Amino acid sequence: MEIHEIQFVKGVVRWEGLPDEGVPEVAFVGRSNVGKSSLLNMVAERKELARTSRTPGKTQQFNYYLVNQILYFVDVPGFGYAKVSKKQRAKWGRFIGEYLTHRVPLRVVFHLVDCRHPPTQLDKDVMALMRGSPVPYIIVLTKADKLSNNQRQKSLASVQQVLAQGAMEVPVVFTSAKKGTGREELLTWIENLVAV
Ligand SMILES: Nc1nc2c(ncn2[C@@H]2O[C@H](COP(=O)(O)OP(=O)(O)O)[C@@H](O)[C@H]2O)c(=O)[nH]1
Ligand SMILES: [Mg+2]
Repeated sequence: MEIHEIQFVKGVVRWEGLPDEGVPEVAFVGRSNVGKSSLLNMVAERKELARTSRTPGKTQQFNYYLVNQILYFVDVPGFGYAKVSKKQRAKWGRFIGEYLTHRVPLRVVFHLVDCRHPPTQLDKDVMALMRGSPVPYIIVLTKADKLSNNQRQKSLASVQQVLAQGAMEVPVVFTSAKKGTGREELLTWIENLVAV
């Protein structure tokens, strides 16, 4: 699959704001600062399609990007270290949970995990949600350029250990927004799972 055209369409903060269900959706979910915006820019080969940031936790909305006029990429941000109330956090968590488990046009969930750190509680929550879901689920280990080969193997093993606890078999893709690693692999998954 090649991306000929991609544009930001809208930011969504509640269920009622989600677009009409006629267009298939590809979700990129992960805590803020994990590298979602950078990955979208890398996949789309656009420098500043999605805004990247050194300050985590700024964008608290689902960002919808229309690709080739036929599918959406959806940037789904969890919380990082942003200072928000427990109540707000819980509410946002429920929205993400609803989206991942009940969104009809959703064709695949790419769950981004920073390869330098073991899965966080948020990561484990997402894994648990996707465990019972029929929607294809793939883990993306971001910032692979920051690790040596040997460290990458350890990172993979730690993720697989968590998955094994839930008896889950999940494809894992290493990516680097800096080097373009994993781009073709992601596009092939998208092509096959969205049938475009
Ligand atoms: N070295 C490296 N840094 C990355 C990579 N992806 C993201 N970053 C950096 O991580 C920070 C957060 O990235 P961003 O895309 O804004 O994360 P988001 O909050 O999940 O959208 C930024 O400083 C990026 O430059 C990567 O693949 N390699
Ligand atoms: Mg972002």
